[in-house]
Amino acid sequence: MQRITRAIVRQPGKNFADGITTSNLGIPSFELALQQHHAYCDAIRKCGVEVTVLEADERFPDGCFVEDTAVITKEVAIITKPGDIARLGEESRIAEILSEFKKVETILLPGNLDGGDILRVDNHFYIGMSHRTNQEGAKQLSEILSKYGYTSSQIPVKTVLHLKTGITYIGNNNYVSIDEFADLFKSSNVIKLDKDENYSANCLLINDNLLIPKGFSKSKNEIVKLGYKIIEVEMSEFRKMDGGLTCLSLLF
Ligand code: CIR
Repeated sequence: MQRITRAIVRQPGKNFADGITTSNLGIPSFELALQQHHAYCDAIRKCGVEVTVLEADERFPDGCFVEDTAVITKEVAIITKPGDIARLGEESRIAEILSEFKKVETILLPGNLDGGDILRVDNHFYIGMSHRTNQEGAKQLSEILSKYGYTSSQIPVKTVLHLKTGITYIGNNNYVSIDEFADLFKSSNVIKLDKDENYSANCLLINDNLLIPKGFSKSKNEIVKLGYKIIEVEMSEFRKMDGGLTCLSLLF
């Protein structure tokens, strides 16, 4: 897998709690979210990555979930059109910053696509067809990716917000998954999570380290058995807003 050298993140704003959520876990604390965001950035730095921290933009309470605004490969940054109207526009600042590093291509309306729906496995991109990503968005992404030699296919998403809310690829043919997606990758090693630990499906592999959310001991034990170097990150406040580890950064 390609070595990650850079991350783009955006701080949560004071109105972070006004973002979209379905979680029923209570109102997040802005101060605690900010602390957790700092710790997240430190964890990424520990993996040898230079982190660019963008200021919060209070027009977008969900703006810290930058993953949804772009899909990045070695050759190109593909700027998305986030699928919830409240988030449309978050991608402009991200396009600006990514254009300093990469050639930029753009998904155009009526295409919608959230980066959280994109699961990359080597040179193949699985596109989650969730409420945020539509056929037109998926088609445009596939066409752009194919110009650069990448393949793609679609996976329906029914029980979670995004594809990567429910499954992540952690390298070496290993996946961490909720029930909904576990049988799709039968020829691979899939850690199938107990329902009460579903949130821990969203893990983040950065170079030689695997970031996992703090507090999910059964998943952690299974992952440790596979020999990963683990960094646990407290995510309680982001979880209240339906966000996970991958959502908070764009890596390249
Ligand atoms: C949203 O509903 O859009 C945000 N509250 C959470 C986005 C999480 N992003 C992700 O899973 N990639």
